Amino acid sequence: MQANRAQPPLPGFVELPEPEVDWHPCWLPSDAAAGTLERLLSEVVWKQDKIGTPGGIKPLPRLTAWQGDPGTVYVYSGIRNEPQPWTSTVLDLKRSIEATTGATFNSVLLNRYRSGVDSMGWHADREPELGPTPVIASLSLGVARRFDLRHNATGVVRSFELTNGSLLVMRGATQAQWRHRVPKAPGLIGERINLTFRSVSPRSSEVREEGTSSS
Ligand SMILES: O=C(O)CCC(=O)C(=O)O
Repeated sequence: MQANRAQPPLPGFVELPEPEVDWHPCWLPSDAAAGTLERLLSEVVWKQDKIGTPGGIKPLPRLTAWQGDPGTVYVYSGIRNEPQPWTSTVLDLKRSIEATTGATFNSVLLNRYRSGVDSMGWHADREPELGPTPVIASLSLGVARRFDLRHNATGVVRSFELTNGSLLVMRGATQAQWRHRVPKAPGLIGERINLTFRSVSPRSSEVREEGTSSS
């Protein structure tokens, strides 16, 4: 009997890069995710930051909050975030996501997209104290939005529909080799909250290269 042999690649075949991600489309059941969204809307202290752009100082197209252990200061696009204490809902989510991922987190960035007008531009989370291969766990609640990952060297784009209750875990060289964004979704109505759990060194700052046009 002949052994099964892998076929050699066809001439001209180029293997496309893939990001190192774990994808849990139904990490939270939809009714639990909806309840969690409602709690976060009232429990979290949301702020409207401003950012310098070539056209002047403009509000970020989303609301944000930063929670974490004492000392986990986070700076991006000139915005300094002092950690707010963990709220009970966010702390419960952190513990459950740690159990799912096997990673530990000391902070979380919350982004609140009030409608399809809100967005996040291309950037990578490349904070040096995270090390070269950080684990970043991204939980989405509410209206589904598209999330694009673009490979730096090839321009290959991989897109995910980040649905209510889904968990996307970015690992390995994903931050070093890829950028990501949440593009505007014209006409889309409804709120979405995204939480990205991270581990940052106390008093470190994050280097983020977010495009100013769609940030
Ligand atoms: O809202 C999202 O899904 C993306 C959030 C994000 O890119 C970030 O927090 O760095």
